[in-house]
Amino acid sequence: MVIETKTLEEEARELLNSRGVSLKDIGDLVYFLQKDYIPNITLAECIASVESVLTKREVHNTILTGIQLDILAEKGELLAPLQEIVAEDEGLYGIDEILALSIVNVYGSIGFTNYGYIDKVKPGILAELNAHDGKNVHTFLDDIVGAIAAAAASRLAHSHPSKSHYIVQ
Ligand SMILES: [Ca+2]
Repeated sequence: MVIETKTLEEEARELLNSRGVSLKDIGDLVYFLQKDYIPNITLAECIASVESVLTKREVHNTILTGIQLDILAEKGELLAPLQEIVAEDEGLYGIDEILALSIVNVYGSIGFTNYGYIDKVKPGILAELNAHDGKNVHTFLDDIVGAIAAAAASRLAHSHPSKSHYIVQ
């Protein structure tokens, strides 16, 4: 059975929204990544690029899988020891980052640099998702949001080839 892409997209968008992440939040991250490289870029262009990333099936699959694991960990429903690892966002786990790489890949290799950079700086919504308030689990979501922003930024860079530059760490 193959599920219609449209259904997947609606579910993925709803899940992001229900976990407190808006399109504008992700658009802000894209703007942060590209404002110094694409002159006169607007937030609206950044959000449009996020919309475009959110049409891709590999992105839907990653959102559905990662957020599901966050929710199960929040409810204490994962098997030990994964429950503790995900609930506590254990530093050596790494599968959250690896899962999100499937999104970064969508628009080529510039995405990797953007992804690494934004994960290090954690601007905007990424700082909120990393707050570890003891109630909400966003172990997978933070990487997914960073990856969507990195992919959307790469997409913009490809569409402005003469003006944009790769971000070098
Ligand atoms: Ca994470």
